[in-house]
Amino acid sequence: MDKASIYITRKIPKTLLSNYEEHFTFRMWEKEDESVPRDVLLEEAKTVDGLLTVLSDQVDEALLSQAVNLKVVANLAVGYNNIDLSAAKKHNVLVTNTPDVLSETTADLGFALLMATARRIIEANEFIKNGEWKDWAPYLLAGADIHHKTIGIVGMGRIGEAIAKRATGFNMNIRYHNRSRKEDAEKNLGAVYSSFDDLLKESDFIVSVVPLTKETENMFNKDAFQKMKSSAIFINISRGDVVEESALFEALKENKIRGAGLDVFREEPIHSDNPLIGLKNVVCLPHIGSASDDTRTAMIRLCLDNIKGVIGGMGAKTPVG
Ligand code: 8YV
Repeated sequence: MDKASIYITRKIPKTLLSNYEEHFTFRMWEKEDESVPRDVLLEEAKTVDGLLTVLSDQVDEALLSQAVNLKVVANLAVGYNNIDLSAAKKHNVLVTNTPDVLSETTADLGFALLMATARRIIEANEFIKNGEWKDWAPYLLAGADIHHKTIGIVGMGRIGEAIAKRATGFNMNIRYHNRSRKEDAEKNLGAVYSSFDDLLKESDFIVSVVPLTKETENMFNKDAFQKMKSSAIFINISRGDVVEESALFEALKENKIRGAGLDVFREEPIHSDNPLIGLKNVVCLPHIGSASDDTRTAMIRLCLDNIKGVIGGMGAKTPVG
């Protein structure tokens, strides 16, 4: 019997494929400094049984309607806002994601970003490397305290809870806003449910961990930033599209909020003329929430297991929907 064919849209270590080569033939986009062009992806999708995709690959009706053999799209992310789920369903293509394996790593990064922004770690590092450290002054690079402050987590899913867990170690007061109440987090972590508005008004740190949906798109808009304390720090490790970047820029520039730590942007890779980059009170990262060696390997393995499960008829470990 012919082996099923899989197209992988980014370069991943070939050693991770060896366990699966008995069942599959793999083709891969190998250029690391360039995304797979849309026409190449469309062409590959026409013939393959499975795709391993990343967030910047649009899996839409145009692709799915021509992908006559396609059975599974394994997205290398917990989010899947790049995939048209109803079109996938219509074309009998199963979509999978990578939940759980990345929650702790992403929460680590969220907390690192919060701490780096609050304590001005990046500025301090540049200060030394630029040879600017000439003397000691009482308020030199003074930042905001983290311990005993209030953290407001917007989106209390697996990653949100992992952030809340870390916040307990800093004796923080934990507020959260979510579509549904999380009784375990309330009981075990002391997290207090808040309306979105109350959370914005009361939190010293507002951390966005929401998935991108029609409801969450632009939820951090001018009105939201106006409700925040002038000492608030906004952290986004979810999706750029939940933020109105021009409103965030204004809020930061006018010191209506104290700072922001951003791992995600509306346009990725970020445009060099995005004004957020130029602000001193912003720490920017290139969407590296889940980027640890171990977690990326676990995510890739989960994608491959999902592909194997679907094509082998055993079903996926982590189907979406
Ligand atoms: C992705 C992410 O891993 O999982 C998600 O939804 O945003 C990241 O962890 C990364 O963008 C690669 O697709």
